[in-house]
Amino acid sequence: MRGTVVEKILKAHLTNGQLSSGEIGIRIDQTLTQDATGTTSYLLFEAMDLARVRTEASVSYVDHNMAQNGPENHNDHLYLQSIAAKAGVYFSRPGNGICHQVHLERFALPGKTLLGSDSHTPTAGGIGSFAVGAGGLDVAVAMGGGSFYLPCPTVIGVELTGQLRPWVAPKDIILRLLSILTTRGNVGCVVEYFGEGVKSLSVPGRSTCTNMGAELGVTTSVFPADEVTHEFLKAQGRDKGFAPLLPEANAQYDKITKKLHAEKDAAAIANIRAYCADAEISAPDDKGMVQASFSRIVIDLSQLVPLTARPGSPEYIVPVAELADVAVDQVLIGSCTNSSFHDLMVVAAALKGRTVHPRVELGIAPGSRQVLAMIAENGALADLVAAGARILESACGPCIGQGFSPGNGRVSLRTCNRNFTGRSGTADDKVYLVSPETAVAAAITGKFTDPRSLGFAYPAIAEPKAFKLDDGMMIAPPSDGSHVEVAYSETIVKPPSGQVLPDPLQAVAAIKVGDKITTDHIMPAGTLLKFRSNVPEYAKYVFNPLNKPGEMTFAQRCQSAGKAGKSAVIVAGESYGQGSSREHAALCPMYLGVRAVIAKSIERIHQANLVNFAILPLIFENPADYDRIEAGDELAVTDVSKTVEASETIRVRNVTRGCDFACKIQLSPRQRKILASGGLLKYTRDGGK
Ligand code: MIC
Ligand code: SF4
Repeated sequence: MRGTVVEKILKAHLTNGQLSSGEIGIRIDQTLTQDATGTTSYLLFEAMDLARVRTEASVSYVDHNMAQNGPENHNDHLYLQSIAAKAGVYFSRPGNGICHQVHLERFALPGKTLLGSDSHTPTAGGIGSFAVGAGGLDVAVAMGGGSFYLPCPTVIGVELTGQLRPWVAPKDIILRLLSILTTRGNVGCVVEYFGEGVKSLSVPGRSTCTNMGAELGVTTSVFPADEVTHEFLKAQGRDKGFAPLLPEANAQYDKITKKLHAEKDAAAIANIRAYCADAEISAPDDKGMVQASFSRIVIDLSQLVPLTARPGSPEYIVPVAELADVAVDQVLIGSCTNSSFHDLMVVAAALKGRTVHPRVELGIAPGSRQVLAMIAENGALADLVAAGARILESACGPCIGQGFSPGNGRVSLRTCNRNFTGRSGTADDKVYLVSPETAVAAAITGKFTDPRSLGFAYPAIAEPKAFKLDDGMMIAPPSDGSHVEVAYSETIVKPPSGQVLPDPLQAVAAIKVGDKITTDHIMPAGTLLKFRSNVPEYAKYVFNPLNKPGEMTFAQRCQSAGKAGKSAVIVAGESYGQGSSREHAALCPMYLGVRAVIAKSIERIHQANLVNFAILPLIFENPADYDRIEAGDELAVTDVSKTVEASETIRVRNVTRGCDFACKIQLSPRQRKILASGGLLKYTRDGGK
């Protein structure tokens, strides 16, 4: 990483470890929380007995839980507003916009570190922040002035050359990158963009790329801070915070090695060959796996075409042209990925004087109040309304399954970042991820359309020289919050705290799941999101999409194991815990008695959340051992404490099948101590750093 932007920021913030390998600790300048993860985060902050935050700026946003069906959401908002005032946190009121868009507009700065209790916090990487998503407890610790710990990253260099052609958008850059790197096997990496092509991209355009870097599973993504960044900050009235941040001319990006399946990952392997000049691909081994190594990805922007991610995963990338004429039923333009002023202006200009196709329902959720106010003032909003768009609230809304769900099996084109099946609120949804340009083309024609074939000129929209500045919905905290009374309520329940691991561990495999299980599968959002502040209630729905009618739910199976004096264990395949930062995917299982997860691999944020809530993450040493456990099997592990303290492997006995196998313990020394304390809260309260 020598000479990279990543190295410069990390060097300036390093508190523990070395920038060569192992775990490092960094000082956090800014934090953000949103309401769905925020209540837990602040309740845990309170449990640490800290009066005020110790960061340069901490901001609490309300943008997720705004459906307000029942009292829960409003109760949360009032709690969040009061605790923000007490603890010294800015409060972004409901209606002010989506946390990542607003943070980019009003707070994010080049060279700063930002920790957010939301996986798309890396949006701020577009301005040159080192912005990382984490569980709410990690954010609570950072608010209290504690370091954030991460593995010293491998820096993947992505060189951008050329310039995007009309109707091709920044979304197509990140979709192309997803087709190369996939959503798997990038844990511990950071993407750094560089090259001539960077300067042709606006800050919000860059942020579309860093936002969806979350889907790669990397720790974060970063752009350099250049004149474009400076102009953006000036237009936001914040140029005082600007300092250029560029890589050295001889910056060194790291070599990465990925394991891929020769057949199943054929498309990714072909893309690695096409986009990585120094790619080396091994011959397949006896299981059909190849090793792909490369150190530099080059994307020529002028060669890019409009792309889409097919339903099911953000890595299923195909050119839009391949789907030409597939009928489209619904179009949604919104979410923290693509709802900036520029995005909405392009859509409004394309729709001006036209009407949305009769078979399509079009929803538009502006990313922030600033965006909404500006398109209202310049007339673009009137063009959208005249065209028949449904104007939705400036919030997460449909992105997290809160309204605007598509009909059964209906094709929905969305400018969002995730299309995990069912996330839209419809179990058999068909959500495709696209740019605003491709989205509006379908809204006009009623079918998948390469926007370059629309037959009219691309509306060239310049970035504003001055954005509309009105922070009336951003409440600054009083200098002394001691007099503030915190608004608790009956729907806000204190989160349970972790327990030291039982030794020996006697458990039941309460569920066995396959590959790529997301946190949306573990702890679904949508209409259940309102239970975020009530773990006992929310825990009833753990693995809800996988529960079968007429059978015991996951929660009931855990409870019955508990009655028999046993803990519960989750068995999983590759990339367990992909997706969001929601620590409820660890907290609720912990509440139900889950004490270990045994998987082929576990994603970064989720693994950290498991440790924070004293659940032991174990990785099959031999992935084939996955086949030696079935749901309902009894498992036993002896010498748990001693082994977790010092050893790299642990043996798990399958009592039911009379066999045993080894699992890896891939934890830093600090994480081992956290587990020994019974979780991060206890560790921090006992003075652990
Ligand atoms: C998401 O996009 O899945 C969310 C909802 O924003 C989550 C956070 C949460 O579950 O509250 C995320 O991305 O971290
Ligand atoms: Fe909100 Fe969707 Fe962005 Fe998550 S991905 S923060 S739900 S807009």
